[in-house]
Amino acid sequence: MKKKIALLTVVLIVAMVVLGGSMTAYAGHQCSVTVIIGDVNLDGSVDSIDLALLYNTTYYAVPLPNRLQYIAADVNYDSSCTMLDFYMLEDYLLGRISSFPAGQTYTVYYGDLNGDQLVTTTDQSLLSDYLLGRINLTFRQYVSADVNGDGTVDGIDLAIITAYINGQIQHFPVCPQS
Ligand SMILES: [Ca+2]
Ligand SMILES: [Ca+2]
Ligand SMILES: [Ca+2]
Repeated sequence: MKKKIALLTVVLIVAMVVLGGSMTAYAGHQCSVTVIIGDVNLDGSVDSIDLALLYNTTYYAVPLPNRLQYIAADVNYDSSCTMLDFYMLEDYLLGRISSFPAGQTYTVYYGDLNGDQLVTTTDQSLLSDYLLGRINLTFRQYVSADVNGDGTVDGIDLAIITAYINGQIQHFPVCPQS
C-alpha cells in the first residue's frame, strides 16, 4: 500500500513537472518570421528576380501580395518602398555596395510592435493609436501587428493581442500550432 502511494506520488510529480513545463512553454510561446533584406520574392536568395519585382512595384506601382515583401524591399530602411530601394538593390547586385541600411535580415515577432521581442501593453497602445489614426505603422510593425495573419491590421488583431496579454489565449492565430 505504501509502495502504491509512493508510486502515485512520483507519477503525480512527474505529471506536474511535465504539464507545468509545457504550460510555461506555451505561455511564452510566440512565433516569429525572418526576412532576408532584398529578397523581395521571399525565395531565400537575393538576385535579379527580386530587382525585377522591385522595379514593377516601384515604377509601375504593382502592389506586392505579402506585407513581408515590403520589409524585404525597403532596403534603405526609410519605411517606404521607392525607386531609391530599387537603385540600392541594383548597386548591391552589381557589387557596388555590400550591405543595406536595413541590415541583412529582419525578424518579425508577432504581436511585438515596439521591437523589444515581448508582447505587452506598450504594443497594445501602439496598435490602438494606429487604429485611431494617431500614428502610422512601419512595414515591420504592420506585419507584427497582423496576429491573425489575414493581411490586414484591424480591431480583430487588437482584440487578439489584448486576449494574449490578459492570458486568455496562448497562441496567435498566425503562429503554427504544434
Ligand atoms: Ca529572392
Ligand atoms: Ca525604402
Ligand atoms: Ca489581421
